Amino acid sequence: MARDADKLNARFAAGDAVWFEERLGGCVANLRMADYSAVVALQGAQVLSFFPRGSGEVLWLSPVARLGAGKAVRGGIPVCWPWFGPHPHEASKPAHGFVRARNWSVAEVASDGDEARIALAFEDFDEALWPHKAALQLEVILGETLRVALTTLNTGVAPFSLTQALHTYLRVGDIAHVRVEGLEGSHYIDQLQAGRVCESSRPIVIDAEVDRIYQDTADRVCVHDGAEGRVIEITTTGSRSTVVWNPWIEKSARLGDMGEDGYRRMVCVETANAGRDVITLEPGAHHTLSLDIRALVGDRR
Ligand code: TA6
Repeated sequence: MARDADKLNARFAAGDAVWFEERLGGCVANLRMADYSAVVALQGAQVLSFFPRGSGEVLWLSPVARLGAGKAVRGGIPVCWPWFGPHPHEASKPAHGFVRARNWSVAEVASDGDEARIALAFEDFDEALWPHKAALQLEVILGETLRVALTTLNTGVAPFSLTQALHTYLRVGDIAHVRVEGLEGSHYIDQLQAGRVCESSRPIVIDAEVDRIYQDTADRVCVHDGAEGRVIEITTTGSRSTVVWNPWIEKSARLGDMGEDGYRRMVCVETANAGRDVITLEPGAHHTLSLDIRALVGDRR
């Protein structure tokens, strides 16, 4: 399938709704409807931006984001597949799987009066990294909400298991005025306490490093972004885990790509199947992990 911007525009561009360009050192798809827009990089099928109607940018992106560097861009919505976090048995394999740093192909582009849509296919499988047969597609639909859907199909003759995440980096006005609601009462694996299982009965506020894999979670999380006067709502399908992460000061310094005080302007709320929530697919079976994001303006709570 065609990859660079000119070929893609010749083959796929859909009027003013979807077009391709070279940006950040790689090829991106621009989706635009009326007064909302999104940007999707072909590398990693990674959503880099979502600008909804009536509110500011919803996704945080590293100030030093560069495509084509052979590693994942920090920010937007990285696709973690076919494992979340470190490889369960082989530490030499890349964290969060191998699809987020590799190029995907454009499978389909469409738009109608209300929505713009792009579907990307992953074909760069590597038996050495993952000895199974699968088809993988990521669909992005821009409308009143931003929908991202990751579908895995087992095209082999044996079952396989996977963990996965749409690793969403939300942009917030100030972490000191953020509250995450919807995970109260869910148990979580605390990655900062050697995987100890804990429970939180209250909304999450963030005043230190947080790295939690919530299990058996509901399908809706609301992030109160008080400084921006909005609530960012994430609703999900096919997800039994939600990861909440903020690196805070020391880890941000170690990461080196968070920018000055970047940790104050972001929180990851990740739509996942991780920890004990493992997906097993029989031959011919498929699974879709999806999220819908929208910004509800006017909330200053
Ligand atoms: O989702 C939380 C997490 O697993 C953290 O432990 C941290 O490693 C983060 O992902 C980012 O991982 P990355 O490999 O993109 O630096």
